[in-house]
Amino acid sequence: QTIVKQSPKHIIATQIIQLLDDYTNPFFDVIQLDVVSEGHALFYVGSRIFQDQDFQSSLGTNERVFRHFMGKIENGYERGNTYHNSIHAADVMHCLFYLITRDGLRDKLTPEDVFSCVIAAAAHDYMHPGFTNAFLIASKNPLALRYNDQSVLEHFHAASLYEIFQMPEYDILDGLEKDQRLYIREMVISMILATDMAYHFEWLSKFKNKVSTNSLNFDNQNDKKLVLNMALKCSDVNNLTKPPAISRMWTQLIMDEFFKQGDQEKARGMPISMFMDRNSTDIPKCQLGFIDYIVLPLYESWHAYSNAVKGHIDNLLANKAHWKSVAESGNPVPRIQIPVVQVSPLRFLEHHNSKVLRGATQFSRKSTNYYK
Ligand code: 8BR
Ligand code: ZN
Ligand code: ZN
Repeated sequence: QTIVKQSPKHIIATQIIQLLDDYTNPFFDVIQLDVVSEGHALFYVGSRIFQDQDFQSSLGTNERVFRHFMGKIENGYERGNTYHNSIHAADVMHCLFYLITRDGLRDKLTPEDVFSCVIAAAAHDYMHPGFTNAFLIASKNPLALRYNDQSVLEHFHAASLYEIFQMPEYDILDGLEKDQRLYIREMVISMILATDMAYHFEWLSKFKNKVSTNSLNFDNQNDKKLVLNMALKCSDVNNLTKPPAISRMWTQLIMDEFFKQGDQEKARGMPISMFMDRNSTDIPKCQLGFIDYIVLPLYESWHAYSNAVKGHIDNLLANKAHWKSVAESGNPVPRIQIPVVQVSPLRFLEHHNSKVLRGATQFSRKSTNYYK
């Protein structure tokens, strides 16, 4: 009998393969993928979609350059942010890919559209400092000065993304025709800028109007843009549409980031923003308000458009019931255990990346004896 020697590297690769087999599940747990991959959920979700959509064939994008790019983007997310880090980006990308590949929507999109979505999701909070636009403006942060207080973070994310494309080793748009590059640029910038919640109600009413009058026409680029902007907006706040056990982790993570900002505001003698004072914030009330005013109407509008988010709405209602019962109990919100990931260098898994990603399903069947 041969003794199979597995180094930790092999065990990790096998676990990633097994997890990715389930990545078309809308409630796939990217936090778990991040733990298992030692901090590389964004890299693996992006690379999996790249292979699934075969962008190498359809767009001529070099897969090696794409992986290089994903590593670069992942690295630009601040791990010190409890919420706005690369796990959130992976979560948003995963949700967005789900939304645009259900209910016949994928057939109405070109590879350029889908690629734009992948890029926009990956970079939509790139280099996020962990503070809100309002804070950057009030504290006269250099970013607020640079972008004239207008969608400061969103302009920063998009502009920083395009700075990466200036470096040939990361330029995934290199092999494309000029008009393809311009098209993708227009879509990506539009999608990232649309994540500024300051314009949420404007986007929502525009979308609802088009859906209710059945007047969305994908031959018109503006209509397509509107739909994809809304898909990214839905994805950006998808965490409350996850099953309660997962959703509660995200709530804790965003509230912790809010409280850090509140601490900064206090230390600087600034007024503490709403829901950011760790000593007085009513977390259930904050989440209930966010569900009722933002997430539920948003998902209902997507539900009126596409038949893919029934389960999301059920989860939203379950989460609403959860926060309602916590609010009524009057008890403090119990802290939950969330694993803190030690990020390993991406190089650590490099030899396995291509095998892991090349048709994960097929590979996992053979994986029993692969590592002998
Ligand atoms: P960004 O991810 O682009 O920051 O947009 C989402 C914003 O919605 C957050 O910054 C935050 O202001 C608000 N929000 C609240 Br309140 N609760 C949230 C939650 N559970 N998940 C996501 N966003 C939330
Ligand atoms: Zn954002
Ligand atoms: Zn975001």
